[in-house]
Amino acid sequence: MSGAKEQGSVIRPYGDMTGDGMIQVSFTLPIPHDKRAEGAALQLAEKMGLSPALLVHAKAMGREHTFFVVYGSVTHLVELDKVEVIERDFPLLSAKEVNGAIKKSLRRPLVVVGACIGTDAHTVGIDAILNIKGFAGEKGLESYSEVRVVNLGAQVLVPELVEAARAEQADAVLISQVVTQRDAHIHNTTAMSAAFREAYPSGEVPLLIAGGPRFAEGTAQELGVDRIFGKGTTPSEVASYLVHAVASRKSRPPQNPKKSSKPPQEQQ
Ligand code: B12
Repeated sequence: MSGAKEQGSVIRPYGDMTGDGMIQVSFTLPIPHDKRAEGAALQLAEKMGLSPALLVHAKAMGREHTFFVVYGSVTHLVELDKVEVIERDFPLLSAKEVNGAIKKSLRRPLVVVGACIGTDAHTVGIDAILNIKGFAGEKGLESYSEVRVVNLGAQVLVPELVEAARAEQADAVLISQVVTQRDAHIHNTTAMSAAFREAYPSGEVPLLIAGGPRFAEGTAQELGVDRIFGKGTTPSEVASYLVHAVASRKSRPPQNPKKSSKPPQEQQ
């Protein structure tokens, strides 16, 4: 069953049959596992709009907490006409096209400085974008002849990042934030963008790009960055965006004669 088209613009979740509204959710409550805890989980599920709600799994997580999985039918409807998405607003280019466009617009390699900032040590995501090995069958930015990548790694403090961006004369600064506990990704990103705006003259701030699986689409402006990339991002999307953003900015004169068109030896 294809669902959406046949039922028009209003749909419900699919469980055993079209339109039955069945969903499954999991959560943890801060109480020991007993009958009362299971009742509490069902009460929460019903308040969330699951009716009837079925407790399919409950497991003690230490003495004080219980983990639950609840299955049930939701009464809510999804109105497809009201769904808002942000479509990619730049063309997806091949590596050859990216290199050609950088040569044409900058006449020197584009310099990218990347890091996981704050206490975040999840480097796999940004490495997937930057390192030659890449992601999802695509090579990372290090493989582009006209991109020079400086990957600072994990747990980089904002002042160190600003300093490195300055020293390398970065055209773009890419930061990764995977840990979202207590909105760390939001606080770190806004602190980073504020620091760059303070450290650079207006109009000369490098492109600021934040990535990670739990950034909300469309929040770039409020976080003070030029672009947000979420889960599943591939290196070619980032490379294509860089070309698009550099072309949209006023062209800057060639800056650093030491910029080589090859990535540094140790990064290969
Ligand atoms: C591997 C891993 C680790 C490894 C990290 C190793 C490393 N070198 O990266 C280790 C074991 C060190 C680790 C530690 C911790 N982890 Co951990 N970890 C994971 C895990 C299993 C996978 C993350 C991953 O590598 N994904 C694969 C990459 C390719 O995906 P990605 O990061 O989303 O990146 C893609 C996009 O998001 C995007 N992207 C990401 N960054 C950027 C940046 C830019 C510029 C761009 C353009 C795009 C981009 O592009 C990438 C490719 O598409 C996740 C759970 C999960 N399944 O996701 C938990 C998880 C991220 N970890 C978690 C936690 C809590 C921790 C610890 C706090 C645990 C602890 N109590 O010690 C510590 C924190 C350490 C620290 N200081 O940061 C939580 C985070 C919860 C939250 N919401 O904040 C998760 C979600 C697990 C969970 N469900 O609880 N972890």
